[in-house]
Amino acid sequence: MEAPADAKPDLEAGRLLFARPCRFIKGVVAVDGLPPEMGVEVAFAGRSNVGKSSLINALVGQKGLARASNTPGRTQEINFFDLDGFLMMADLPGYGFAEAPKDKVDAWTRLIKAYLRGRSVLRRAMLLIDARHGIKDTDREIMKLLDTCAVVYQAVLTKADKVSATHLQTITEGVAVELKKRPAAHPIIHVTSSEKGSGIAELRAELALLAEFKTGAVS
Ligand SMILES: Nc1nc2c(ncn2[C@@H]2O[C@H](COP(=O)(O)OP(=O)(O)OP(=O)(O)O)[C@@H](O)[C@H]2O)c(=O)[nH]1
Ligand SMILES: [Mg+2]
Repeated sequence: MEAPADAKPDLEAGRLLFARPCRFIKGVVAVDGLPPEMGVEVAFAGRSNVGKSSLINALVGQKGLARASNTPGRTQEINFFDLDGFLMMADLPGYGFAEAPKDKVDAWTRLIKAYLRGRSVLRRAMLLIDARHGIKDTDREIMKLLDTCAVVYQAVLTKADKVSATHLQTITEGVAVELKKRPAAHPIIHVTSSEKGSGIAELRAELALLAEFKTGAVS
C-alpha cells in the first residue's frame, strides 16, 4: 500500500532507518538473476560517474558498501543492497558512457528494460543528475523509458559541492521545468552532496516514507 498522500518526510525516521545494518545481496547481469521481490524497492539510476554508488554509501554511512570509482562505467551490473529488510536499494549500471562498446550498451538496455518493466516491488527510481550539467539527452531516454513503464522517478542532483549556489539554483529550476512535462516524474527535487553530506538526511527521510518506516515502529 502507498503511504498516505499527505505523509511528510520525517528526518528522525530517515536517520533511524539508515542507522540499521545494510548488506550487499548480489550483483546481477541478467534478468533471471534478479533477487526475489520483497517489501519495498528503490532504484538509483543515472549517467556513468554521476555518483550513484557514492550516494548509496553516503545514505548508509558506509564508504565502501557500493563501489565508487573514478572510472566511469565501473558498475556494470545491478547491485542490490538490503537495508535490514525494510528497503531494497538497487544500484543500476550507469548509462551514457560514450566509449562503451555497442554490445555492452545493448546488454545494459535489455537488462534495464526488463528490470523496470517487470519489477512490481519497485516503488520509485531516484534519477541522479549531475548538478554541474543538468539533464542530458541520455537522461531523457531513461525518463522516457520510466514514463513508459509507469515507474515514478524523482530527480536527485548530485555533486552540489562542485557548483556555486547561483548555478545550483539555475540547474534546479531547469530540471523542475522539464520534469513538469513528464508524466511519471515526482515534483520534488533533492539536492545532495555525498562528499559534504548535504541533502542526505532529507533523502533518507524521503526513502523512509517510501519504505513506510516510522519512528517507534521497531526497536
Ligand atoms: N565532489 C564530489 N564528488 C563526488 C560526489 N559523488 C560522487 N563523486 C565522485 O564522482 C565519481 C563517481 O562516483 P560514483 O559513485 O562511482 O558514480 P556512479 O554513478 O556509481 O558511476 P558508475 O557506477 O560508473 O555508473 C567518484 O570519483 C566520486 O568520488 C559528490 O557529491 N561530490
Ligand atoms: Mg557505481
